[in-house]
Amino acid sequence: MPSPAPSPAAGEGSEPHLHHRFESQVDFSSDQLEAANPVTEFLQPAAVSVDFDFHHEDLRMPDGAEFEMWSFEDDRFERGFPGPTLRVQEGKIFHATVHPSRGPHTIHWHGMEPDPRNDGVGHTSFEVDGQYTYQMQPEAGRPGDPNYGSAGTYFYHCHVNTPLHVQMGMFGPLVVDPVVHPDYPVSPGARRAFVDGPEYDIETEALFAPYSLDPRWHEMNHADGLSGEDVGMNRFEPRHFYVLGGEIARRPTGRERVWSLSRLRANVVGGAKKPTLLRTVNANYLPTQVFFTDAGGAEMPIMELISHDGRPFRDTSEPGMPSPSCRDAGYPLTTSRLAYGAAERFDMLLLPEKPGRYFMKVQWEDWITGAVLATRTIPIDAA
Ligand SMILES: [Cu+2]
Repeated sequence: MPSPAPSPAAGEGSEPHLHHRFESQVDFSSDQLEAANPVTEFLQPAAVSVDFDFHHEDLRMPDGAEFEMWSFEDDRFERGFPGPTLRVQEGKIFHATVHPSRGPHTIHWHGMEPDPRNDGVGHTSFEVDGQYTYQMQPEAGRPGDPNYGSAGTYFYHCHVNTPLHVQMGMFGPLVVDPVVHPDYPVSPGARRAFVDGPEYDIETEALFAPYSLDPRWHEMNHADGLSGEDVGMNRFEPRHFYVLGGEIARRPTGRERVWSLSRLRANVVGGAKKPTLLRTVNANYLPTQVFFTDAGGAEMPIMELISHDGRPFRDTSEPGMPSPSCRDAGYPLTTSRLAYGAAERFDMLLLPEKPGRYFMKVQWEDWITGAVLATRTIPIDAA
């Protein structure tokens, strides 16, 4: 392995990393600061900028229980949970400036692929102990091409002592909207899920994030477990189970709000409105299943999966040929259930054929025995 180029001697006052030539990714990763507030390299004007603080707060959860939560805040979602909803567009430069307090934190943009300095993983770059501006430009999609594009649902989270800091609440949703391609125009009141993806109704677009909480973990400290001491983080024993989220356009702002889902609306197939898009982020450490049922509780395939982890489901069966979405290829992925795990994201259309009441049941399972630990049932009103 090549040895790193020599750094300027201490005291020279220059920023050693700016002029350091890295021979490999390993070289780069092994030669980063542990905690710092460097300047952002190659900073460009941004289309969207956010300014994040970190907060520590006792929050009242949807079941009335109170826990110390740590999360991100901006001037819209002060001291709330989860962190602010972020929305960016493909091809546009995005900045997020963070000001950690009470110890270093980072923001990792899970599923996005910025360069390592802007990816917020301390082991391959640095932990932020002052201020840093993360910069990225989500890649623009091309119709029928599985190799381009980043539109979809993501989440961001702190990557310092990750199991603890994420459990404490240091995460939030990130939505990347597609570029508008001339062959795929957009109707008023609608957006596309990806560049050549289906249109959906902006008003009823919703997001949900299953989350479970172990009260014992919420008594721990910033660096617990990092030095090899046994603090009991090998056991995650949740006692509280929440479905976070709601309609994205109507997320309540203001102080100390926990965003939690109590009902969903869905547009009926064939009506005047485009279908409802439901996004999910699994913010939970347990295997999770989601079932869609009719009013009587019988499973109903009213849901069509269109993307997973920010990648549309496409028909790539013909090498060298365009890859339409599975829906456009004639086999929509319509189902009544979804099984997924920590950090997974899916985008789905809700496609009830008749107006009326349906349900979405979220089920948490023990990761060894598979036993059902909890369920939460959310009504869906189709009109
Ligand atoms: Cu953190």
